[in-house]
Amino acid sequence: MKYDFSATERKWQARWASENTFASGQDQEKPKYYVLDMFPYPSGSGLHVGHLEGYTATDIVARYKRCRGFNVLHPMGWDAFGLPAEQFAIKTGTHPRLTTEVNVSNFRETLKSMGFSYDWSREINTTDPNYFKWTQWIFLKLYEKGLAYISEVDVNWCEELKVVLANEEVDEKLADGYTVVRRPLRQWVLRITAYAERLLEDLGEVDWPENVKQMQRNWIGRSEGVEIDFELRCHRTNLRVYTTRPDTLFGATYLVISPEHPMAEKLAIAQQLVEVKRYIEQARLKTELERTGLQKEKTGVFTGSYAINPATGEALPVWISDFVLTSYGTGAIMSVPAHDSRDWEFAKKFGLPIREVIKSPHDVEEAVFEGKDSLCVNSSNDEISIDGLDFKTAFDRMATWLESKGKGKRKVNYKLRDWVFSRQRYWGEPIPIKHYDDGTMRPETNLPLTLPEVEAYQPTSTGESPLANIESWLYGEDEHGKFRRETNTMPQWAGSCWYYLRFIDPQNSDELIDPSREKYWMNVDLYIGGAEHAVLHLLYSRFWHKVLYDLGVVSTKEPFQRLFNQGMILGEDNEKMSKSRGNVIPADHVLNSYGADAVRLYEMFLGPLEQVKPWNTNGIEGISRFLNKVWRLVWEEFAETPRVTETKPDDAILKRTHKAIKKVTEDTEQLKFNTAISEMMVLTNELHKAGCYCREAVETVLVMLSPFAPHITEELWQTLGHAESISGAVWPVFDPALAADDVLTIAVQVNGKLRGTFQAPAGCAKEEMIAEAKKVESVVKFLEGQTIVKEIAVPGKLVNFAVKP
Ligand code: ANZ
Repeated sequence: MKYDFSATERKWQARWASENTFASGQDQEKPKYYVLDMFPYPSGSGLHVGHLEGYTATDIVARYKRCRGFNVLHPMGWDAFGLPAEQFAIKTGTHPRLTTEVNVSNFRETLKSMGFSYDWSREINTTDPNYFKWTQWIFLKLYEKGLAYISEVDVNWCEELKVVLANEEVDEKLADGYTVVRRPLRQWVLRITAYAERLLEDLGEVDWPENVKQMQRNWIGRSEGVEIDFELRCHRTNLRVYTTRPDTLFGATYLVISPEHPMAEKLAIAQQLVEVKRYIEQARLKTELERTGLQKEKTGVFTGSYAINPATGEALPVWISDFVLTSYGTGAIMSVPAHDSRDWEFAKKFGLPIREVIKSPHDVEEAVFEGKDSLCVNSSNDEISIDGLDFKTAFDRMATWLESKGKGKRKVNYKLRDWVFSRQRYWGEPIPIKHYDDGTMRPETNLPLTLPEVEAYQPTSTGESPLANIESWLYGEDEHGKFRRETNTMPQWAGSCWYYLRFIDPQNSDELIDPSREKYWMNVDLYIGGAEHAVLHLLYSRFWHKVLYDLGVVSTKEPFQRLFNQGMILGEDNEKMSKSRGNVIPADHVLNSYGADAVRLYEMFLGPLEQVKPWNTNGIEGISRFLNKVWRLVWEEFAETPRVTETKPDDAILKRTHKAIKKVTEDTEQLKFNTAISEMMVLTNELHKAGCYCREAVETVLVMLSPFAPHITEELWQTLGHAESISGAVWPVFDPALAADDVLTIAVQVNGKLRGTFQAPAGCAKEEMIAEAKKVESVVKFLEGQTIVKEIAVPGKLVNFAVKP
């Protein structure tokens, strides 16, 4: 019989759907396993082979864990609010809901034809009012706790898109050729900074790739420093700076404040005012990135004012420059040009003094010295000396001295900013707040607050969303008086902040999640997705999770126990797949030609899951041949009945099978799917070579292969007489004695003469054999004082050293 992948795959997909084969059980006695994909944004261009990589990996794990006796939760849904659908609506007038519906149904079809074992009864969509009711509910909890507030913030305003961007989104938009300027706007902001310390600390509790943790740490950017007050001459206030290097205070030769600093104009003396004003206006038009880019030429303007260095008593000129950010520290710095490169460049450009206060290996007029491992010099006055001290001691001594004089205070700072949470958009969750005529605001009591129908989706140039044009929706009256609704909507990140919880209890209309279900299913045991989400989604969702933890809605501190980033699949040309390059391989295309099992296996066989690797359509052919060989384990060509026998496998085959079980089990546990597959290929070949088609061996192959290639194995499983789905089969267990490597005796020769032997496992690599041979006691004396000119290793047999005196 010949294998017809397309009929077989359709048959089993229909059967799984009608029998709800992959519905998670309600049985809370069983151990659970929650394996989750980063759910997709249903774009118009459909899924490509890159998307399928992570989904295949999680599906293998889900199916494997079921065979290991776990109650598995493996859901899928849609992160469907967002810009592309809205931009399409602006262009064509098509309601984003309709666009989304079409895209979702395409995505769902493709995922179903891949045979992914999702529990589709748990499907969620972030744009469904029954879902975003709870997103709005969480927002109101944040509001009640003072974690959501309105603020005039300097936002990143994109003129072409007429929308505010989060800091995290700016780089991407600039790269796309949009212009982004800073502009103050009334915004909803979430106080993520209140959770900075916990977001940092609890990284210790999760099993995530170290680079992702490090990116989060950098993003949060904790630093320990001192705020120092510099007395201003001719002003009654102080200028407060933030520094992480109080040990360099004696070397501070000028001060710099940001253009937006409240004192900026006030400090400008009459002769400098025009120039200062012009500079401030120019800075407004630059983005943060343009201002702080390291290679950017430093610019600045002198205010004409001076402030007193509390350590030296000198009057330091106060400058304004845009490399100092308003939103960090105090928006003012003390400049130590000898030991900070930005300060050094600035000092060189404007002819400001450079003073060495950390012993430097070279002249600080020639180059900056930023090292922290040297000692302080030129740093004493009548009250304090830190000369000869190292960084840490000097830091402490100086901080204590400043504190005792009331001139400074130790301070921990974070780079993390509060999260600008509103968008001037239609296609998002409405922020459920009512603004009353008397200036007060109140939460919407009736959730969900849904979106009204609108005619035009273009945001208004005043910065308000198109919702501001829908008067019937906008205005209302209740027992508190007349109100106008908030017209801002939430950013795209909102819905994905908590979706993993809703999968656990998707239909609950009374609560966000039932506590006993939450306790049973959380945490997510394995979360697989792209590395591009290292800071945005993964930080925002951790933040919301902690808020929900504080509210008692969830019982775990962290949402995602283990995180794994799959490596990107590049186009056949080794470039990132993108529409503009025209190198995208649509999933449907390969699916139709080769079938789901081949695509799944091929995706996993391309290389280690975490590695970036190019697609190569030719490689699928080999996979199809392998599947054919698996088919032949049961069906001989032209035969009418299966060839499987009820005999026991002989010792050699038994041993071989158990070794394969061990290898495939261990590799699958570690997500090393490429090597697991190659082991199954070898085993299949060996069974054919030995002419062994006994049930025990063949069924072992089928069960082990079932998570990877579920359709063909399901079909053969049925052929072998099983009424139940192979997805419920018990994973084979290896006998350690049978699976153990054979130990062989290896001869060691020196110049062709036998000088000793040692034991090595079969399959021991050549390098290891050589290394072992050199340690054999009886051999050592023949190598001593000799030069080895050649090393030869014959696997499983011998090592020979050719030596010369
Ligand atoms: C004096 C000094 C001497 C500094 C020296 C550094 C080296 P992190 O570690 O990132 O927290 N700084 C402070 N506020 C700033 C702002 N709003 N914009 C730009 N730079 C600012 O960096 C803290 C250091 O960055 C501070 O320590 C300050 O420069 C600068 F040899 O003060 B330092």
